[in-house]
Amino acid sequence: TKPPIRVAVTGAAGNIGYALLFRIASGEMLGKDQPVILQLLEIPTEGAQKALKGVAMELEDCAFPLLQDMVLTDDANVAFKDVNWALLVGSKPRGPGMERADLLKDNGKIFIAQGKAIDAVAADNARIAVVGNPCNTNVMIAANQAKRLPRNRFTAMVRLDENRGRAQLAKKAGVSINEVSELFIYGNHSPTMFADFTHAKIGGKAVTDVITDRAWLENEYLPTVGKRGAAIIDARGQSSAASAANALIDHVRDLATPGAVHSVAVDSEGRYGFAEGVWAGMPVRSTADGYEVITSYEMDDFAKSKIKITNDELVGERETVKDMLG
Ligand code: NAX
Repeated sequence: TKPPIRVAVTGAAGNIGYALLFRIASGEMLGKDQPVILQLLEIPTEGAQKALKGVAMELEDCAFPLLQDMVLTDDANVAFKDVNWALLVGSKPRGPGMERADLLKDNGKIFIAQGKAIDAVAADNARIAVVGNPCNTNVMIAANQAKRLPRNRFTAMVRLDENRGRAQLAKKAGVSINEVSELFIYGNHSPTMFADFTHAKIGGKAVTDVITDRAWLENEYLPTVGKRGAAIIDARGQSSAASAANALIDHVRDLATPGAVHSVAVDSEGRYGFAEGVWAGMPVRSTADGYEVITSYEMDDFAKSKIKITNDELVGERETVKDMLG
């Protein structure tokens, strides 16, 4: 049998954690023949630690053959020790009357500490995926703490947006989801994101040739995808959890599958007109030990104008946390 892969999950007792851990332990993320060790981090409060124990009891009760061990802790240096994957789901939610800038700064502190701990104790091949919002800025803050691990190991999740975008196109065209390809998310995981329908395909044909109602694409499709998170909260009274966990499974599995093509928020390095040093969603192709960004899509003026809006937002977030980028 293969040696186990160590996976750290933060915020493990939260909503997404509850929808995520069982799927990791059952082999859906890293393979049905791949043993895993889960290293679960929660905040030190009695409530969170007790809830975490409860989740661990349920994981035990599933008797997953691939789940070799579990570590439960409130110490980041324990949670990230020797991990191959660090899934940063936990973050501080926005409280009533809280300004966005305060949220950015409060979370910034968490991601400075976690970035430091990961760089100090994780395995040499560690890869990091950030889900906790604002995820693009949080991952930038964590990556800026890294001295040992390369910046391109740090990614944030825009896969839920890609999945939402593909589903909406399939529904409108009345085709199966498998017919939709090359739909990539550019920019921030926020309503400003650009779900690039201009290069997406349905059954191998340009989306714009299959769905000829351009006004629908621009004025209904894009806002529907961008505001889907809010629509879920409105309907369910709670934010997306199962679909977010599912997207994280997709994000990690595809990063671990050479040749897979998918949307990932990465260090932009100035690609597609994004500012240098911000983390922006864009298409990548996974390789044996990482990924390469696909840079070949030519953006028209409409696409460029959308990318500018989401880039401006990312630059604004970076400005708010500039003192935290050490
Ligand atoms: P919950 O509030 O249910 O769970 C978060 C958990 O994180 C809590 O149990 C909390 O105790 C823990 N936590 C907080 N600070 C921590 C820290 N410093 N270290 C370890 N654990 C910590 O939220 P949930 O619904 O699970 O969502 C988690 C995060 O995902 C939120 O920030 C949310 O905004 C974000 N999302 C991101 C998405 C994306 O596509 N990138 C989509 C879904 C989701 O909204």
